[in-house]
Amino acid sequence: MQVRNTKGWTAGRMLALVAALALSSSTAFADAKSKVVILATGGTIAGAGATAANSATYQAAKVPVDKLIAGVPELADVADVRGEQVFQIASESFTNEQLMTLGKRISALVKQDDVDGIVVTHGTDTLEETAFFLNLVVHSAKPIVVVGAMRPGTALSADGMLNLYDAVAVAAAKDSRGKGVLVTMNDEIQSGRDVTKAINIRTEAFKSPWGALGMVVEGKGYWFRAPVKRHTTNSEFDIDKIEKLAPVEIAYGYGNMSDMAYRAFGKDVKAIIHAGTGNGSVAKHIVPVLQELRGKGVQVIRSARVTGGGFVLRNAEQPDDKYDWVVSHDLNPQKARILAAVALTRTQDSKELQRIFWEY
Ligand code: DAS
Repeated sequence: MQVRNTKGWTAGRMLALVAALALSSSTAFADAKSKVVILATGGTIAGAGATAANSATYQAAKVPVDKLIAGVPELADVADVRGEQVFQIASESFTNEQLMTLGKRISALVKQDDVDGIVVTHGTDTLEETAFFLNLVVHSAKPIVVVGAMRPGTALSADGMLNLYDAVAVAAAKDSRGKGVLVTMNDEIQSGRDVTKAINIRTEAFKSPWGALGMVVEGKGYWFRAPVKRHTTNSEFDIDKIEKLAPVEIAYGYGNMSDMAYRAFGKDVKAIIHAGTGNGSVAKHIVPVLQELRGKGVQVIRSARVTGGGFVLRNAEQPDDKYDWVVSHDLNPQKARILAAVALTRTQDSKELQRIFWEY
C-alpha cells in the first residue's frame, strides 16, 4: 500500500526528488571550474617577431596578459582564469627585488579562497631560478605552474599557446596539489626544483636531470613521479618573513682561470658559488683567495659547471671539512645561488647551510 502525505507525495517520490537535488548540486560542484590566476612577467611567451618565419629573432615581453589569455580561448574549457601583469620584462633582467615582488604577490593570492591555482608566464632564460625560488618560499599546496615559450606567438609552430594551455590545465587539477612548484614546457610536467634550460633554441629546451614528473596530453596531467626534496608547505623559508635576499654571486671555473672574479665579488657578497670544473674542482691557485674570503665570513659553495645527472661530492677531491666549504649537491650554479640567497636570510652557519643544501 502506498502512503501519501497531504500533498499526495509518496515516500518513494520524495526520496527520488532528494536524490535528484543531491545529484544536481554535486554535478553543479563538479562543473564549478577551478579558479586560476595567470601572473604575466614577460619573456618569449609574450614575444613578437616581424614575420612568421622569425622563430628565433623577435622581441620578448611585448604582448600583455589579456592578449595572451584571449589568444587561447580554450583556457576557459579547463579553468576560470583571470590575469595580472606583474612585470613585462625579458627574464635575463630579473632582479632579486622582482623575485620578492612576484613571490609576495603569489603568497597573497594563494591565501584567497577564490584562487585554486597560479600560473606564472615567464621568460625561459631564468625561469628555472624563479620556479626554484617559489618552490622554497611560498607556503601553499595549491598548484603554482611556471611556463614559458621557446618561440614567440607570431612564429610558425609557436609553442607558447599549448604550453600556456597545459600550465592552466595543470594548475586547475586537484592532483597537481602538494607537488611543489611545477613547470610545463613541451608537453612535460617538470619539477621547479630540478628543471633547467638545457638547450638555448629548441622547444624541448627544458630538462630535469632526474626526469620529468609527468606529461600533459590534451589538457590532462599524467603523473609518474613526485618530488622528494622539501618544498612549499614543508619549507622552513617563508616569503612573508623575508625582507631581502642575501647577495650571492657565481664565479665560473675553467683552465688558466684567475682569482680576479673572486676578489671583485668578495667585497659585497655573503656567499660565492664556485661553478667548478668536473666535480666542482678548485684550481690550486684559487684556494688562497677562497680561504681569505672564508676568513672574512663569506660562504664558499662548490657547485659545478658540469650538470645533467650527477652531484658534487663533499670531501672528494676537495677537503671541504678542512676548508669549511659547502657543496651544492646536485644543484647547478644558478639554482645554488637561489638557495644560498634564501638560506642566508636565516643562517650564517656553514654546517646549517650544508644541511639545507642536502634537504632542498
Ligand atoms: N630573453 C628570454 C627571456 O625573457 C626570452 C625567452 O626565451 O623567454 O627569458
